[in-house]
Formats: sequence, structure tokens, C-alpha cells
Amino acid sequence: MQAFISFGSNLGDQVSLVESAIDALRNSDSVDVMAVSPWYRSKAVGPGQQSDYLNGVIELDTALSGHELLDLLQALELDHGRERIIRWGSRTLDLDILFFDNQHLSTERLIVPHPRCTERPFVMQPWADIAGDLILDDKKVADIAAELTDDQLCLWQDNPID
Ligand code: A4P
Ligand code: MG
Repeated sequence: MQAFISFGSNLGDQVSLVESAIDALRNSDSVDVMAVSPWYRSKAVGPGQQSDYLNGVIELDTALSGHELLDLLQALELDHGRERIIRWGSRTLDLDILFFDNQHLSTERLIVPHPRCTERPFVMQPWADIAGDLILDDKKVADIAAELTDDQLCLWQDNPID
């Protein structure tokens, strides 16, 4: 099954956290990492003053079901110090399933495609970098990304947080 997941971090040592999460996925027997997008720096969407995010998208190939993949990602979030305190609050690591095998799922635990992804430049831009031709809701990922504007979205490597 082809899956795309997003990663986001705006708390702690963001680079090490994301590197460690990607390593863990590469070392997992239940998923193959097919592509990792460039990393972006984005302004936080959410309540209060929050640090900028490190964001990106990963393509996976997996035999897991959507819910099993969610279990794996949530275990990884916990391993990386994730605490769920407030919705859209700062987090060490957020791993969301954007797309799973072209399936439309809407259960209490899992909604795919991810309901807010198409509004978010910090998701669509890195996704377009690795899978611009993928069709989502009758549109190419690259075209959805091109319709979004965010002057403050930039490549992490050009503007890292030290
Ligand atoms: N859940 C349902 N569908 C999914 C899915 N497709 N992938 C459920 C992952 N989880 C899914 O998520 C809450 C519940 O969503 C989970 O228990 C799962 O069963 P969470 O990770 O605990 O909480 P959250 O991430 O705070 O909530 P939510 O609503 O998923 O947040 P979003 O929409 O993902 O937003 N600003 C910037 N710049 N960059 C970011 O990455 N991220 C967020 C989080 C807010 N602002 C941001 C960023
Ligand atoms: Mg999440």
C-alpha cells in the first residue's frame, strides 16, 4: 500500500527528533521509506505564541492497514516525547497520515485523506516536491500546492532555527 505521512515538530531539538523518527521508520520491518521531502520551516498555526515548525512529508510502502500504521506512528510519537495537552499546541513530534492507498476512511481514530491537509502550504509544498502528480480529490497534489500561498514558508536549510 502506498501511504504519505506528514511530520511536524516545534518543540525540543527539532532536527534530532525528525532525524530519529525517519531512522525509526527506515529500521521498521513493517514499512519501507520510499521518499523523504525537503524540510520546511513554517509559522505555527494554532493558539498562543509558538515556535516555528519543522515540516515535511514521507512516502511509505506498507502491508499494514491504515489503523495499524496509525498505531505505529502514535507509538513513534510517544517514543519522541509527545504529550497531548492542547489541540494544535506545541509538540515534539506529530505524524499524520495524509493519504493511504487511495482509501477514504472516516472512523473515530482515523480520517483519510487528512481533512485539513489541502489548506496547508506546509503540507502540500513538501508533498508536491515528492509526489506532484498524485491525484487527490480529482486534482494533482502539485496543483493544490500551487494554489496556496505562504510568504513565510521556506526551506529549513536556508533558515534553520539554531
Ligand atoms: N486522527 C484522525 N485522522 C488522523 C490521521 N489521518 N492521521 C486522530 C493521524 N491522526 C489522525 O491527533 C488527534 C487525533 O487525530 C489522534 O488521536 C488520531 O486518532 P493528535 O496528533 O493527537 O492531535 P493534533 O495533531 O493536535 O490534532 P489534529 O487535529 O490532528 O491537528 P492537526 O490538524 O494535525 O494540526 N502549524 C504548522 N506550521 N505546522 C504544523 O505541522 N500542525 C498542527 C496540528 C497545528 N499547527 C501547525 C502544524
Ligand atoms: Mg496529529
